[in-house]
Amino acid sequence: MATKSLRGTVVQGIGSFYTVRTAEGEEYILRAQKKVRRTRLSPLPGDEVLFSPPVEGSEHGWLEEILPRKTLCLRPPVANVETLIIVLAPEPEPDLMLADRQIARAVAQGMRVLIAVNKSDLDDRLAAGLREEYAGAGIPVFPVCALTGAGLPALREAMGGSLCCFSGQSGAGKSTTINALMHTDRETGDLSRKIARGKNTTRTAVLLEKEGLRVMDTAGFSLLEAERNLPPETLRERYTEFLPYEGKCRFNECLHDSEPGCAVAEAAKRGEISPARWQRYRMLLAETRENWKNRFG
Ligand SMILES: Nc1nc2c(ncn2[C@@H]2O[C@H](COP(=O)(O)OP(=O)(O)OP(=O)(O)O)[C@@H](O)[C@H]2O)c(=O)[nH]1
Ligand SMILES: [Mg+2]
Ligand SMILES: [Zn+2]
Repeated sequence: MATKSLRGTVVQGIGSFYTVRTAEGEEYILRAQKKVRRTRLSPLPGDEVLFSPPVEGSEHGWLEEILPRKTLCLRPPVANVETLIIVLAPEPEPDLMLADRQIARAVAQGMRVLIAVNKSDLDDRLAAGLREEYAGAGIPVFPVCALTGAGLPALREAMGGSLCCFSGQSGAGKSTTINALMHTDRETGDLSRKIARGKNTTRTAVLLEKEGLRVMDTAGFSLLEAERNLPPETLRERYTEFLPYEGKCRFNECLHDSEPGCAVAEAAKRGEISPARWQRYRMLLAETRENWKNRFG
């Protein structure tokens, strides 16, 4: 006898087992049916799925179908994120190139991006500098301290009920901040003393739903390559601060790199656009061009 399909959200995947939670808060352990495995689309945390619950005596039910995704993150691999929260801190040393790579991908997916600058107890100026740097991109910057709770109410307010993903370098304090916001008990880890880097404490992404918040805690990372198969002229559309200058460069097809008469370059030199953001854009553009050139190779 066929059981009726239920609908739920993937909370976590471990090996070939998925934990799925229904709107009522019931959790089920599932494996993906063959027809799902054949699509080579792995279920990801955040995925909305149809499934049949375990029948008497079996250890797991079956995940039958992944419903269409609204957004997709490849790094960290999660689905349907609405708000990407990039967590930075005075230590480990913030990697803004990495942040900009994430932002470009998130903008392309139509996600909202927030920056949380954690560990404000160690340095309270970092957030102010970043706020200036990202104002043009329309990205709000929230100084927070996961240890004292400072700044958390404002961040929580901005998160609202949207599906948020905490992302960024290992050791920045993603899990600690989530624990402080949601009263969860995610494992946290020290920085390694010699090189002040995180120890990759969180290994797999988990969707937490508590106290009106929907949050993914994810594994920290330090490498994110430029997208493959991205036409280089697409990249500039992902820099919101460039948009007021589109059409004002001498050349129509200007990529805002080193072309003469580039309105974006001039705006960056005048400080109307963050010069650092523009320089990092040029680095990402160079990588994107290289990938594009080698796309058949
Ligand atoms: N001084 C200070 N330390 C903090 C703060 N928040 C977190 N930490 C410390 O930073 C270290 C890393 O915190 P985690 O929450 O494990 O970092 P993470 O971003 O989840 O790291 P991964 O799971 O490895 O990606 C821990 O030793 C925390 O105690 C803070 O606001 N101030
Ligand atoms: Mg963590
Ligand atoms: Zn230009």
